[in-house]
Amino acid sequence: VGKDGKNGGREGKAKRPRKLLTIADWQRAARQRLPRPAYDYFRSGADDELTLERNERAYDDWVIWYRVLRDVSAPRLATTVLGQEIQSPILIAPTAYHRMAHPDGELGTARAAAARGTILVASTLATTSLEEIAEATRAPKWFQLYVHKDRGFTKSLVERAEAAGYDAIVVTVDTPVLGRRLRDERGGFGLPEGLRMENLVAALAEGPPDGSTLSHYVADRHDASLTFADLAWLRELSHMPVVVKGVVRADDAAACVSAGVAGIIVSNHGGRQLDGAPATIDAVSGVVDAVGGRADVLVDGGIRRGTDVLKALALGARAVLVGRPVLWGLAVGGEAGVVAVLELLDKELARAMALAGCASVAELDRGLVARSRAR
Ligand code: FNR
Ligand code: LAC
Repeated sequence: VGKDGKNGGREGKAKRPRKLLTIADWQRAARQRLPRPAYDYFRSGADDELTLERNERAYDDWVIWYRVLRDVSAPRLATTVLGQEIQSPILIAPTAYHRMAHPDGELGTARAAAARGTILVASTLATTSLEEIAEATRAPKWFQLYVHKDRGFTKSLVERAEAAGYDAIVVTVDTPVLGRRLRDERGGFGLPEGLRMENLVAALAEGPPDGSTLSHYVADRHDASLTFADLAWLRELSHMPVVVKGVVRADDAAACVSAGVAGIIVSNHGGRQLDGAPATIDAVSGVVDAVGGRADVLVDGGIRRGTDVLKALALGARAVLVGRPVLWGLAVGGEAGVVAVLELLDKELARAMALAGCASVAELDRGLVARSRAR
């Protein structure tokens, strides 16, 4: 995809900003390309979208007390997460329905993650089967799991993921019920004809599931009785490390680590679940302190700039994940669009690190950031 965002071939030369220089540019371009119901589903938060907005705005409350006179001639973004080497600390968060954004779908997203040396977390609700996604690249990939009341089906998903070569299970725990997405409800959102939640087709035997049943699917199938005790059961299902996604409290993080999980993703589902939840960036340091190095802490939600990534890593996150920015890249340019978005964020992070006096992500420490003092 050229800087003008042109990827040729796609009908309809909708007008959009000539150059896609920021994630906000990519979002505007995606908005012009996507059918409105699809755009609304991707961008929506729950209820009044207070947390959706707070996730992004909270980064403005943190300032970077940059260092000078350090050799930053070649900033290095490479790091490890769960012991797996990555060239960038920016992972792709699990999001549903990639084929609704672009025909490349999850195969494009997976290939883009591999091309950028990072990790795709594939959603249970993908529009491509976990096996096909796994075949798309040899790069490390994680599988995001929703625990169903039907524990046998849940077990089969985990076993399929392990057999397909996934490198971790990410169990999402902030969705016992689905958050209320008003735009989707008003518009009667449903998965477009021809798209299905491919991992669930067998389980939802009564005809191909569509997005309009998303809240019904969650209500019917998600296990809202899940507790910390189930983490031991989950760990025994495979040899893959277990990461818990959707935690904001330090005490919950500590309980997860006591249950033997390998990672915690500080997340509020991008503001799509409990409206009124805290911004994730404000939850990171409490979770990091409670975990005390016994597991890797990652964070997602509202990350739109390289400086946001720098702040999250300085506060102790091992890596971050981005959700919507990847969807905007996918919508505008398929696999190439996702590569371009990830490259944009990597370049912004490298520039921010140089300007902050940090030659590697290991040098990003708490001393670099502080809450901005009220004027
Ligand atoms: C999500 N998210 C999500 N999380 C998850 O565990 N399983 C899922 O299937 C989905 N689906 C999904 C769809 C869409 C359209 C969005 C926007 C989000 C949440 C996602 O993993 C992540 O927590 C947030 O997207 C991070 O916030 P940002 O980067 O989108 O602001
Ligand atoms: C969502 C569910 C699918 O956020 O996780 O839409």
